[in-house]
Amino acid sequence: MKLDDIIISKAIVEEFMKDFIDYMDIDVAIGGGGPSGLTAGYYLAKAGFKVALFERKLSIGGGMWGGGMMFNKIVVQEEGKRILDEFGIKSSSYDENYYVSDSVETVSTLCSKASQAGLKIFNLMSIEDVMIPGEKVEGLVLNWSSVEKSGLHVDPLTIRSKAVIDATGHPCEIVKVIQDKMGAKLNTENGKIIGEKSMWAEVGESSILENTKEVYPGLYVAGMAANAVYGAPRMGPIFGGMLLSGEKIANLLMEELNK
Ligand code: 48F
Repeated sequence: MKLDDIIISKAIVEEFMKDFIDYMDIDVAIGGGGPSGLTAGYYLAKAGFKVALFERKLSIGGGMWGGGMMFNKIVVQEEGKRILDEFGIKSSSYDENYYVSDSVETVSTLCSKASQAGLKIFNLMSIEDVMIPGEKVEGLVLNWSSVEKSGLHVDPLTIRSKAVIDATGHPCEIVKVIQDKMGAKLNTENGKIIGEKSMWAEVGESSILENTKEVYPGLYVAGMAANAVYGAPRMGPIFGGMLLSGEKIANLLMEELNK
């Protein structure tokens, strides 16, 4: 069969545009494709919600690919192993309460299972702002990462969502926008981003679920962004908390959106 280069190009552009327009008005918009965002997206999509994830980089997976210091293994504690099992990710037991998985298998499986469950992933897009037409966050303002990186003066586009999850990791970029541009009072002890503390895996992991919640009307935090906003320590290459945080925010939003 003769292949037509123009049909190939048309197929890509038309099918992408269909998806992009289809996802301009959704239930949940997730910012950031690390472990917490992917897990949240998986559970929400599986429950039938219309949910899209926007990732700045070419690759999905955030800080997980490189394991710890480029040794591509991750550690998950007993509580998080349930989620590895749900995704069918292999893990081997190491000492009591510690499980080790291959980081490449983990990222690719999270991504694959979340996509198959119905999560729509848009990569190469950066969230540069939020839409707040009143007192509540009601969507995301997006631009191509290449526009952001090259500093071109090009206006963004906007999508609407009933809820936004900031899963942008350590820099908690979406919450930062609300704080810096709107002077918003956040649902934290001092109304501001408290800031991530230095490494302490035990406290970091145990506080992350408490910190996974609504931080401003319509805006929820998950993963490392939750600990950064609420002033809890980082935890390095142990990932159970990230998976559990993604699951928790998904459950919380299912309740909220079903009300
Ligand atoms: O950093 P990241 O993996 O976030 P996470 O899900 O997991 C944290 C762990 O990887 C690790 C850790 C575990 O103990 O501490 O760091 O909380 O993934 C965040 C993703 O968000 C993207 C970023 O490229 C990364 O892939 N991201 C950040 N800001 C934006 C963004 C933005 N403004 N727009 C789009 N994507």
